[in-house]
Amino acid sequence: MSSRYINKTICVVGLGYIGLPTATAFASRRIRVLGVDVSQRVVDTVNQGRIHIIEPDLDMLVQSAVSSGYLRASLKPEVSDVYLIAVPTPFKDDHQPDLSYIESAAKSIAPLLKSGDLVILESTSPVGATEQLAAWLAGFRSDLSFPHQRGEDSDVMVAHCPERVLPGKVVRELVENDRIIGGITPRCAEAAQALYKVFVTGSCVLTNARTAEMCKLTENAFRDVNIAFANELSLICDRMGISVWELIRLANLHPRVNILQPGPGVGGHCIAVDPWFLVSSAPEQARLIRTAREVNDSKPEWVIAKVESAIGQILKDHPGREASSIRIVCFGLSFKPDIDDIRESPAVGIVRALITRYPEQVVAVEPNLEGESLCVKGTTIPLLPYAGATASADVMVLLVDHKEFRTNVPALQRGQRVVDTRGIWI
Ligand code: SAJ
Repeated sequence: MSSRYINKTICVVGLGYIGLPTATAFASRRIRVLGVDVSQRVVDTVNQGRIHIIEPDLDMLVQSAVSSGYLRASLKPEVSDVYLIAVPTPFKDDHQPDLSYIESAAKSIAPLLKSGDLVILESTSPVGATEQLAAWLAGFRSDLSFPHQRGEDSDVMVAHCPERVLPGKVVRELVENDRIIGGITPRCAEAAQALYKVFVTGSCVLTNARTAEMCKLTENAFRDVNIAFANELSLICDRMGISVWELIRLANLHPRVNILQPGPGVGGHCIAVDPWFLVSSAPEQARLIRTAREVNDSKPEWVIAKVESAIGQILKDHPGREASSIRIVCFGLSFKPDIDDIRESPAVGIVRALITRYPEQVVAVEPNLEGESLCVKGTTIPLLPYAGATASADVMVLLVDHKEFRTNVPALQRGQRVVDTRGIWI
């Protein structure tokens, strides 16, 4: 282990999807970590050695980190040698970044800072946020110097080290992925590099804070633009009577073409958010990135229109049939396959919209959730087990390509209509 951090203490502010695994990774290398969160429930859960988020294998690691005494949680930060900020950076209604959580974190750690400390911003942030963090800290502590003021001679060092882990694979990717380490000065970057080397086996590549901020946004915007390309192709192909799935398979046989897969829209907490930070920083230049966001955000409406058109077709084929007798079964609610995370899921948005339009006619199948119903933002979504759900459907809407749906393709009965947003049933 990098000797520089032996016997040092780390305070991780924010115990969410990134903060908790990161705090645990340090603690599992026998570094004392205090995890801080504004939620008493989160603090209590972690102190009991349990987790409040869904992430494979993390529960065992947290349990062992807490029972060994290297990880504990609190509502308030305590004096430490390193402060690592992993709080949310959402956007506001106008798609402008909301840095208020970072500002609150700065306010909470500022009184504890001392000369020689390192402050790291992990939250995905717009370009300039790390310098803004240093400026906020300096505003609270005029007795200390910061790198934007004193360069390499500053009392406190500040760096940006964005996370790049894939939800569902966090435990492995946190250790194995290469990391971009951006210091406000080279000394800040080197100090942060030595810290991450405690548990990261991938490369820890140094740059400045602004490039590191931009790099993280670029990675997620790159994926968003590529998914938008696939989603746009799906609309074009539908209009032209071509299977987009076959088309992409064929085009990808070209050695320099690698098209991603269309879906019902882009969900999760990163790819649908981060590109807006680029758009808000450079609105006139980021035209493609903005359009990609709009293409992906409008895909759920297209799916809903497809369901409406399927219903219209059934009514046309059966003139005496009441519209209210049509039963719609939606398959999958999570934001991507084989997880139970439904936050920011386009599938949930589609199901809620269908329930509003067709009350009492919509049910969902989500193999990764238990229970007979799910309440989201005031809408109750009835849940059915997969077995038997297809038989009662007039319209089947495939929203997530979970392994259960991939490996057990239902046989279509006469008159049933399928809207397959993932291309696994058609
Ligand atoms: N999706 C498609 N078609 C595809 C791939 C994805 O429609 O071909 C959809 C998914 O269904 C999902 C959304 O995109 O709704 C996002 O899923 P994802 O698997 O692409 O990404 P996330 O949000 O789980 O994680 C991303 C990752 N970024 C990149 O791959 C560039 C991860 O490495 C980041 O750490 C994470 O964002 C983050 O925290 O920023």
